[in-house]
Amino acid sequence: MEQAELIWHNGELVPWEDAKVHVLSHGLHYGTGVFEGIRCYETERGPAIFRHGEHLERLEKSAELYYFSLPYSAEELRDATHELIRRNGLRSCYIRPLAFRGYGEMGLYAQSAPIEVIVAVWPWGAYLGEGSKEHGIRTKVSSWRTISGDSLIPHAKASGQYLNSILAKTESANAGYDEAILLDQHGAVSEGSGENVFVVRDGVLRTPPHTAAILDGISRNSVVQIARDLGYTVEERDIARSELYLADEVFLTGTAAELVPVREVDDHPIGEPGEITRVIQAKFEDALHGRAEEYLEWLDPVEAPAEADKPSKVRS
Ligand code: PPE
Repeated sequence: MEQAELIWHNGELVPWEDAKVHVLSHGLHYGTGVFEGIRCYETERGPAIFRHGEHLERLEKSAELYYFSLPYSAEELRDATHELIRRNGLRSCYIRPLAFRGYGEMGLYAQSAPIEVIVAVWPWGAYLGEGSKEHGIRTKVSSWRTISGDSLIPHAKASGQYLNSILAKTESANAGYDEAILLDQHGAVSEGSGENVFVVRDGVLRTPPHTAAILDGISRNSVVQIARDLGYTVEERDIARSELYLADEVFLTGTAAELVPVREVDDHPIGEPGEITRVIQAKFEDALHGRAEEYLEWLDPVEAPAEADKPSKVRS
């Protein structure tokens, strides 16, 4: 991975190579962490973070769902992230806040193990490979079902839950595909290993509902709004596996992936990225990069530091 200079760790800016934890950190053993994936884009008005507030709200919600009490407010994390981007001198980057149970107590009810919080930023290019956004990707329906609300909390973005995504992703990659699409416990389409799914048929867009064990994607939400604003009908309803094969167009959305067309599902050709995918992708890209007036409110500009701003201390 590409590195930056500094990482924010429990309120301090730390050199990248010194941002370390104890090997008996609870989160390392049991996956007790909640995180976010956010992107900052270079815009005409300077670097700006896409839907920063919504991402931090989801982080707080994920924490609450796993009975974590976050030692920093969303406002503190927002300020910390702005400073981190400035001090790393980045114009665009991926942003990874993570709160996890740290070192201090083992076992499953380790209430005295402290909650540690980090924010890291680094440049991250095309998540699903070079050319994926232009030409589309090859996907495979996973033999692994997405985690159900009977056992975990699909709406939370929690570290341990990603073992499910990793099984699906590994299986699809080992079989030579670019990405996995998981079904829910009832066999309806749920989501990609790290993206939400949309299908287009006869001009109508459809995406699985919250009851299909999806993560409530912020890109998904943005794309639904953009599509509706462009006059398309968007339905949130259960999607059968075969509807993926019969679709005119299929695409995935996520912060890391952005909007990626799917050109194949289980070796059934969907084809080159279609018209509706193209139109929505172009508008979404405009929104991300601050080129769409109507969606400027989605961007949180990273202000240049004021003269009086004292930078946080860097731990040596
Ligand atoms: N589903 C899952 C399971 C998921 O992990 C993501 C984001 C989404 C849907 C889309 O959500 P949103 O980013 O709010 O539109 N996946 C993150 C993690 C990727 C990773 O490899 O790490 C991301 O895109 O940042």
